[in-house]
Amino acid sequence: MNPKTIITLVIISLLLMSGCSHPRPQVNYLNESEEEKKARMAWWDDAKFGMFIHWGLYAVPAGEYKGEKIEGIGEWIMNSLRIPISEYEEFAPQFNPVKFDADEWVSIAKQAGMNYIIITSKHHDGFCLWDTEYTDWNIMEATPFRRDILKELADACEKEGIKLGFYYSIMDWHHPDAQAIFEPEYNQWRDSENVNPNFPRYVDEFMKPQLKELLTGYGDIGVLWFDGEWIPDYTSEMGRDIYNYLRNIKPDLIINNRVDKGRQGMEGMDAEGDFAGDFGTPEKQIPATGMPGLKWESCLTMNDTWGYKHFDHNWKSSTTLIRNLIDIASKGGNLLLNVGPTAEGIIPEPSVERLKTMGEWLNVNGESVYGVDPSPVDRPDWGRYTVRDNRIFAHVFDWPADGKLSLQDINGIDRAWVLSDPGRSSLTFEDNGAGVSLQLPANAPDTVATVIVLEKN
Ligand code: FHN
Repeated sequence: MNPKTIITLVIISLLLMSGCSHPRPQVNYLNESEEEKKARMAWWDDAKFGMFIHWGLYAVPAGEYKGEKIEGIGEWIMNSLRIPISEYEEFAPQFNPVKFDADEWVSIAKQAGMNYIIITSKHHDGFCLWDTEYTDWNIMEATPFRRDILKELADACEKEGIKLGFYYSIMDWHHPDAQAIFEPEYNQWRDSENVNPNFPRYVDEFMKPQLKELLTGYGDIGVLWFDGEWIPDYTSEMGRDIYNYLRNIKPDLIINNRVDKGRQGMEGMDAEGDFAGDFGTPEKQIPATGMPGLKWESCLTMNDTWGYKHFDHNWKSSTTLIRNLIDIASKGGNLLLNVGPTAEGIIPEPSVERLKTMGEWLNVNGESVYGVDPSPVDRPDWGRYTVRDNRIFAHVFDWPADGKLSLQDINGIDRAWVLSDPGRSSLTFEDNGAGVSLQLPANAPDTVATVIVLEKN
């Protein structure tokens, strides 16, 4: 071999070894087709019901600090009471949730009929529930607990076939390159003139590598759920870049719309425009109607707070929660229902009870919720509709006193029965072309929601 060939071969081998010869082309996922998006989001569309977990150091004060009880939500206590960072840091040595059992949490979600879990990896206080390399403000280094909560949850989810996703707050009251410079008036982000000049460094050298850790060290992560995107430091350009950055790491990842700046308040849907993000995020509310063509997930609390507050006993009933789930499914959305565990690692008993009741209802009636399409007609006064293949499901909330249920704009039905009836006894009905009149049993088999199956041949 002549020396020139040898030198060429050496250069080629070095390039191959360094991986420089084939840099992976970066895909622009913002140009994805509707079909591609549909396929990527199929599991999420079918899942319909997930568990939101807000857990962090704010569970230690649990809504009360130095004798003062906050009025607002528990996880905002640092901001609500203007707690200086050094004082807030004192909650970390007190955070030792020895009763935390990831298998138990996943089993509570599973028995409730939930198909996925989204947990706060880092909320606005910046505290990280995982073993991150990029700050000591984390569960391993700042607390006596020293267990990677996200890892344990990821393992438990994998065992049970539950999808896992991570909530990640862009706003960060602890990081010096983010909102910590406004301490203890973290709220100064409200003033759009007030930005941290180092915020771009926070995005590039902190957020991005942390997100990569979350996507590469915790198994098959289904969703990244951003929040705190409203701060003026964060731009749409940053959001679009992060969206692409994450999908280039994990192409099938699903990302909420709070990765960009399109969200319009708590209604949660994007303004007109070209924003990154796969689904809208109505917060503490359910849209009045379905929104054909748009994907969304309502996140709801069971009481009034997200993070644990020891004196918030304003629990919604399980009937309300089950009907919320049906209402959401009938409008084409998902429900992400929150629990706020205690500082010991316990999901509060009132939440567990409600989830159990929801699971019992879904065990019988799940076919009318999972994988369904939204209602084909306007919502009836007595309840809701969902659809799957050749079946329409009528969810009856208000049982008619005379047993006659009027189904307007529904026709072409060949059979009807109560979904919970294993014998499928046929119900009699009349179809006049403009609607169906259905004769129901005298008493509601389920006063929360009885599902009637209306089948077409
Ligand atoms: O400020 C947060 C709040 O603490 C909570 O995490 C909810 C959940 O959607 N989101 C925020 C406000 O939009």
